[in-house]
Amino acid sequence: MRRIPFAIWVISGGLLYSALALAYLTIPFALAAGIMGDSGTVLAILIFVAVFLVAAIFTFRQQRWAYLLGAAASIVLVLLYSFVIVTTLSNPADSQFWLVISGLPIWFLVVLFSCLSFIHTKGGLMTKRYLATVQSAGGLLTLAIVGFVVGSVIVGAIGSEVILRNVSATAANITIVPGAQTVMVPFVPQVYRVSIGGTVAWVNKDTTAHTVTSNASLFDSGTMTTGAIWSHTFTQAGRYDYYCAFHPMMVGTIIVG
Ligand SMILES: [Cu+2]
Repeated sequence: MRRIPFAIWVISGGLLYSALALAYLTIPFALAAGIMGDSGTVLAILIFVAVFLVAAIFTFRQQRWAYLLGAAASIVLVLLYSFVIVTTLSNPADSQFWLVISGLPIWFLVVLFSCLSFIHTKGGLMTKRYLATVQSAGGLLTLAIVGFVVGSVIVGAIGSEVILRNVSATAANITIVPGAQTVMVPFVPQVYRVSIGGTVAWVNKDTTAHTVTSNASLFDSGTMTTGAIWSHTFTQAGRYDYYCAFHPMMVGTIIVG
């Protein structure tokens, strides 16, 4: 069997990890909410899973187009979800924190090695030491990044513990419960009554970010990460329906009067 250049192992491994990690996060949700649940996000992520898998397999076979596919998929994924990525990075208790903190450095490595492999295909990857063997600058960079990822995931897990312990002790009128996007009653209580001029506070006890968004565009919390509290004062009698902008099937009601 032909020897596989070191860079190919790194790219294929990184792409395979991306596919498995995304599938692990998405498949349970797809089973619960359906493939079109979450306004198409599930479907979009499953497409990324397929693309990463194809790119991983054909990169391993050293097909030149696969280097481009893997690099492009990594870049598009980050750009498409840059907003979610920033929110998730700021909160170790977020259920997707480990994916983002491990994904970003790995995708950087995939893009770098893919581009270099694409450029040096003609001359042969084995002629470039940093692509051919682990005992090179390329190997050192990979080692450094793997070390960073392992350290970050451990520190993130510790941070998550501390945040969740504090959050569980936080009180508000309405709680966004853990696993909110997959339960029947995500906002507890689902219907909350308050007198005119009263203030209602929401707390997010889930490990996913949510929003409290008025159906009639009367109020909007913006992104609420784990432990976030947001409150709104109701000055007029009436019925106020609201939902989560990220997961539109999450709904609740405030009755004022
Ligand atoms: Cu939500």
